[in-house]
Amino acid sequence: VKHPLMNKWTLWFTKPPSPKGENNWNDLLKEVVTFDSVEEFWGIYNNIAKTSELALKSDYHLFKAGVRPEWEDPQNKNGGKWSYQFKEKRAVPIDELWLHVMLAAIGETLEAEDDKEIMGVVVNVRKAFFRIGVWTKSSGGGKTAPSRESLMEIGRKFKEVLRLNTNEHCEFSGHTESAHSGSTRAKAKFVV
Ligand code: M7G
Repeated sequence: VKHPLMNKWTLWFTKPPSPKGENNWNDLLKEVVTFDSVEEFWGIYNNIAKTSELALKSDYHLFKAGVRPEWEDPQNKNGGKWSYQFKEKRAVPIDELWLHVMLAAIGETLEAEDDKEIMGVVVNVRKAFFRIGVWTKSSGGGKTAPSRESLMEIGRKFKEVLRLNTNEHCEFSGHTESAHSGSTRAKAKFVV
């Protein structure tokens, strides 16, 4: 018996750039597998490398099927992300935190039942930090207050899953700003 998930999800992997060969974003981003049950999730999870074992500049992306984990995807275009950088790389239980974030995503506990803002979750392995993020469809800039309130709620829940203290802050930034600043160091739009 398989326990179906509310949504179908695709796992993606960003390979670290290699000294020889193509190193465009598009050549490095690989679709790994799509699944829609709890059992398939565990089967996959138990057979792939842990985040702590990945080389620098690797990423895992777990996105709703049909959404590419890129700013350019039409469903991400007006969106943004909540993220947190763990700078104490040795001290942080990154495998456990990333697992909890994935479970919260596929278990749909990061947003209210009627909201459909979440596109996916990401972990980046970098020299100075691990970064975990949750991507949303909108960036709260529109006229409608509900989307902004939904975003703040996602931020609060995300912060809980990451078990951050009140003095540790997650930041939200829009993808347009991220794309312009060339990376994820865009100015934060919201903070929780
Ligand atoms: P990052 O992984 O978000 O942050 O972006 P980092 O600077 O902490 O490593 C690293 C680089 O990957 C960016 O400067 C872009 O060149 C590329 N990149 C990352 N993302 C998420 C995208 C994307 O969605 N689209 C494109 N075209 N490039 C991206």
